[in-house]
Amino acid sequence: AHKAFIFDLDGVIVDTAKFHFLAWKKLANDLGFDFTEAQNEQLKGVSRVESLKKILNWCNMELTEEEFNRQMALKNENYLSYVDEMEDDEILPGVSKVLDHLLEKNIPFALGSASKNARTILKKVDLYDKFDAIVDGTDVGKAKPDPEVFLIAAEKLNVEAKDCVVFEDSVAGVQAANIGGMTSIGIGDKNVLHEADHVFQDFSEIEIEFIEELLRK
Ligand code: B16
Ligand code: MG
Repeated sequence: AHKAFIFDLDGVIVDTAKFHFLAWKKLANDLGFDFTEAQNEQLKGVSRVESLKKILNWCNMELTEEEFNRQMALKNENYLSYVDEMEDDEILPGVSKVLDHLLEKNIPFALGSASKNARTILKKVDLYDKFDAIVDGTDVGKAKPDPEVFLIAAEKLNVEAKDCVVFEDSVAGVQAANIGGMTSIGIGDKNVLHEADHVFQDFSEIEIEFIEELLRK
């Protein structure tokens, strides 16, 4: 039976993708290029370094290592200025209901995110103390679809991978959960996340009964 839950952050618990979009757009515009929502879509779940590499690739541009690092730092500074304004009303609909249910039933849950800002964001929305374990971009070397982030989370929760349920909004994240031998729940478009074991358009579609069912089987 499933014994623990692992949540991705951006796109599952909060919608920080909109802030990443604004910050990457500013970076691209400052370099003299356009940046679209469709491009931002392709950066979901992708690390900061890999995201900037992709953007430079789209712009057909190269930067020295020093300038690359400077641009990345500027982007993050800009991104954090939006994060700084976040409050607990930014938690996506339906998430708190499920977390509260897990807390009430003493079911352990962890965060498994690619973001190096995950701890800051969880504090802003007042969820930091609720997680039994937090694994983020500062803890892992291998990016999703490598299952490392979720495997470390399972280990920290002291639960076997096969007994974990992972909630993810990115294709790479769903693949990471599957490769890790966990049950994957996709949050988003079922055509895009078709590799997931179950898909919901958004978290508010998830009923407590579904969570209970996962715990039984
Ligand atoms: P940072 P997740 C990911 O978060 C975002 O989806 C992705 O767009 C971002 O580039 C990445 O975190 C790194 O974030 O710049 O804050 O370290 O979906 O894995 O929670
Ligand atoms: Mg995500």
